[in-house]
Amino acid sequence: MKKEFIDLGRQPIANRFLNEDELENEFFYNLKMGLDEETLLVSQMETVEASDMFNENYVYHSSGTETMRNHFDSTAERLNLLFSPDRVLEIGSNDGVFIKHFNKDATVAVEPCSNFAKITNEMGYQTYDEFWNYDTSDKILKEHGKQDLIYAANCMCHIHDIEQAFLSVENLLSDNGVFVFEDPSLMSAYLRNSYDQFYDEHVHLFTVTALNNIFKKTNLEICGVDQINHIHGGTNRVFVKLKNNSKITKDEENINTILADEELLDLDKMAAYEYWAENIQNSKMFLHDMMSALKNKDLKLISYGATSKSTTIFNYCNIGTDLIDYIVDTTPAKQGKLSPGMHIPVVSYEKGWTEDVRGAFLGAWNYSDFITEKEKAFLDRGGFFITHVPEVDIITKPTCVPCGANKDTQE
Ligand code: DWN
Repeated sequence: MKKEFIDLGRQPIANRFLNEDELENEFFYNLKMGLDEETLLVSQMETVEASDMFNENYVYHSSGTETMRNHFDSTAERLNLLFSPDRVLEIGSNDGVFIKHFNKDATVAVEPCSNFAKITNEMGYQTYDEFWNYDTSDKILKEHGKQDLIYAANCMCHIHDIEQAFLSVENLLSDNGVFVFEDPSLMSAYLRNSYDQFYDEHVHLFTVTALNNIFKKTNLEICGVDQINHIHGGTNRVFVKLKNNSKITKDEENINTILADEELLDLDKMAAYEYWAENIQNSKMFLHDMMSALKNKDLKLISYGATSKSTTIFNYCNIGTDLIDYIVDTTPAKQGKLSPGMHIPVVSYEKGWTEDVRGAFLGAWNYSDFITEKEKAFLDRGGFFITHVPEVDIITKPTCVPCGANKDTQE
């Protein structure tokens, strides 16, 4: 049975940026998260139809930032080195930023957003414009045979029936093959209080504990996990093999260390999630109060990055155009539109990043190192960033005593 621990209120589709004439019929649902007492999986209590989120109008480009382009370049290189796969399948291939590193004749992709499936088909990679399920897996099996590397980034946590999604992988994985998937880590979200990882697309947020329990219902098993702190605010890259595949060694120590960390934090108990819910409610209050206080000083506040995550924050914390003038974002498909639910205008970086901006909420807080480095001039002229991760705070120009300045007194 699934037990609710947090209600994040009425929420829109996180990536559906709107034109004025679409506001009236905007779709909303109730975003509530719960813990399954049997598998210990954290999932939504009420879900949105997959086709309402992932369709020909999907706007998020995996290749949209330098950080993610570099991440997929290095991931492809590492997986090629480790496994030298003959046949490769990517589930949720988006704009092809990962599969472009593999041989076109030996690689296929699955992508339900047809605008992106069209791009990768045109690049020469056969792309099935479909959702990932057993029928799709069977079709690929008949047309291309078993696959040696099956890869999915930020996709498995989007799939409602996760057990069926894993069984569909099992159906298609070659005897010595490996399934590698990356998704936001629940442990990282818990430690950073980044509750904005909860939105419609993230039907589940995985602990390794929960994944382990779900894989017990299949012939698959986890053989290793990379914890990647700098990607999407904390990502787990999970390596999975068939149980009887003896070619790939299971890294028991690595897996047991993560399981022990999750147990130490009580992520297998409802009490930890109830404690998290209190932190979330406090964070909401602090953020709204702080932004109101700053706005009362007549400062121009904007938001940096029109992210899915900021859709949760703005709608849950009731932050609208009374507090934020607009959002700057580099994605052309989001520009000129209004943000989901709160209807804050999204403008290009060139148009919106002007000298009169005093404060910028870090909607894209997962790139905060990159952004604060890039926007040194903004900080130098007295600008500041507002963040809620790991706690509500403002980020100003770093001040430090130059090395050696206190030399005399130290000696
Ligand atoms: O799973 C998903 C993850 C991986 O990506 C999807 N469900 C949707 C998406 O989530 P997100 O929208 O929260 O992802 P990002 O990568 O945090 O989005 C960053 C946004 O900020 C992009 O729209 C680009 C923009 N941006 C910008 O305008 N200037 C980003 C940077 C770094 C910048 O300098």
